[in-house]
Amino acid sequence: MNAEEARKHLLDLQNEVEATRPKVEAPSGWAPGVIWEGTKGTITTPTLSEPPKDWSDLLRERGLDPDLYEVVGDTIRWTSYDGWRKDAPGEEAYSCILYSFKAELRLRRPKTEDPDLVELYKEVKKSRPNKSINTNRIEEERDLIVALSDWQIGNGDAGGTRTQIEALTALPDLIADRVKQLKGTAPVNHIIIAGMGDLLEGTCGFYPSQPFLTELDRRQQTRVARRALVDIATTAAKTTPKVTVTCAGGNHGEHRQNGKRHTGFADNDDVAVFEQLTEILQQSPHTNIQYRIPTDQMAVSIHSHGNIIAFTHGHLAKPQKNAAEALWNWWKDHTMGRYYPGLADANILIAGHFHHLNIKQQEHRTVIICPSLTPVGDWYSNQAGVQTVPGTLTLTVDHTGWNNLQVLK
Ligand SMILES: [Mn+2]
Repeated sequence: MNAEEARKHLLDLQNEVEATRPKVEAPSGWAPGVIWEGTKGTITTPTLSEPPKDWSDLLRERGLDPDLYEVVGDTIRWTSYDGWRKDAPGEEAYSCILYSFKAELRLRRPKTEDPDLVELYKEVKKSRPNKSINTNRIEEERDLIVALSDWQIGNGDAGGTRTQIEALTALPDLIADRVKQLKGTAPVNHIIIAGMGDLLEGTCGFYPSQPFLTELDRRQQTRVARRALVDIATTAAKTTPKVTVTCAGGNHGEHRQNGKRHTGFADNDDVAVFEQLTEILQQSPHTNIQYRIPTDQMAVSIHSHGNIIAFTHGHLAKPQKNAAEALWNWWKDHTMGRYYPGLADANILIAGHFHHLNIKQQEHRTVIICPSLTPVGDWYSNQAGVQTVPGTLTLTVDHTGWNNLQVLK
């Protein structure tokens, strides 16, 4: 075919297409074309007699490469209207329903190779330093924290005084055994004994049935707590080269009248009983014990192997659904205000008051709520519907942070 014949042939083909194209104007707003707006666009088809099976030709007609652009499948809209069409040139036109389609356009995502995860896994595993479990003894020093929390001695609930004394008299041996177990892997050179508050029940001013439910008066409660603390501290002093004794005041340690504290923050039984312990131990042969007794601060903090550990009872935090969350928010406020020395910079905060183990770790800081010495009793279970798992919180602290958490019971 020469050039003239080719031109004529193309013209005939074009006329043929034109002759069979449906004849009608699309409704207003449905003019065929493309609107492209930077990263997305809209395509409107010419008048069609059936839905497009494949949009590639329609895209090509508008100069869009189907490898780069695609129709967003679930955005296709259409309109229908009456029109005329011929099946072949020269044939009679007949009335029919015609359509225009409109759809959103977008750029196709660049095709990326699927990562070979099996190969990646093998490669990363192979490049790891050899960290097989080292069963050899490590000579690194670490501290053991023993958090004495919510004894509520004298409270008649959940077995009362006898159950509390059973748990207290077991505690010195449990601590010594824990130190022995830990020494199997690394030495414990220092025990931090922390009174977390509410060690005494008090007698009145906290809930209406308290005077009825309490088995011991304050002097008797103090006697039990004092003896237990002396036992625990002297056992610790015999077990490790160094002991630190510290404490925080709890709400049950407050002196109350008509349900309200009527003396200062410093006047707290939880701190007073530790003051007595200090005076007793200072007369004892155990010279390896140091003391950190607060005056009127409700939080104390101690440095340990690069960590700052803060202790507070927890009743000053606004109650929330989750105990650790309540303490976390209280800690955040105190970090802003820096009211208690050390608390803002602490990386571990230990609290009591909530009678169940609860931990929150975030932003390289950890809040740990201690369980109570004995389970919560009827007073709590009747309203909350739950029991608690009792015990005494222990954990080690070294240059890597806290570890070896165990609840002794
Ligand atoms: Mn409390």
